[in-house]
Amino acid sequence: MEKIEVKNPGQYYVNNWIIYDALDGPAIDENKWSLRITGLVAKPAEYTYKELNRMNGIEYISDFNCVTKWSIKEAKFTGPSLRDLIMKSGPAPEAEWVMFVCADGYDTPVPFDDAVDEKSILALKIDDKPLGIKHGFPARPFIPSLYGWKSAKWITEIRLMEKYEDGYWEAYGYHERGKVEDQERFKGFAWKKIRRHSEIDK
Ligand SMILES: Nc1nc2c(c(=O)[nH]1)N[C@H]1C(S)=C(S)[C@@H](COP(=O)(O)O)O[C@H]1N2
Ligand SMILES: [Mo]
Repeated sequence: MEKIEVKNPGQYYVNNWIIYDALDGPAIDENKWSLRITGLVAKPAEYTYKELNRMNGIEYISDFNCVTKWSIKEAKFTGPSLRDLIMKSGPAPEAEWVMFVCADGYDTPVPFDDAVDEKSILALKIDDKPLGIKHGFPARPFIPSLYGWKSAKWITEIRLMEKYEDGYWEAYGYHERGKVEDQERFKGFAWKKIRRHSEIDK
């Protein structure tokens, strides 16, 4: 199994996932739930849980890093490539940001380039088991290089946008991008300008 190493300065390991719900956990009916790809795309799309499960996916082992400093060592993530899902919808060249929108009303933005990183995944399983309801069943995106608050549980929509917008935690001052290695915990730290969308289409 491939291992993704992310330098995680300032973090400590805990044995069990700590449930972090800013809002009430939603009720999900897996037969009614779907994931939509919307916004600045040529072909908006909608996927059921069954369809996502039938797709060829990726899997790897990575740490999971919460910005409040606890980390889970080496969790296994399985699911469709988020890069493939987004690319299939034909992102517009102006799309610089992606908003993950969830059934509980939570949302969080990530730069387009991180959303289409080759390790960006729509996790349907963690450690070979379907996500538990408290951990975001049916699906949550995960990007190894970013903090855990960007891993939006109960995701229902991936919206491509031109301009940055705050999500739930970002409105309280959490960082626009949240890169673990650079400890992008809060806004106001210098961070390298994100690469332009056009550079990744090669
Ligand atoms: N929909 C939703 N997703 C969310 C959150 C939330 O409050 N609502 N909390 C985030 C935070 S801060 C962390 S650390 C992880 C925690 O994942 P867990 O509850 O599965 O341990 O979920 C993230 N995704
Ligand atoms: Mo977190």
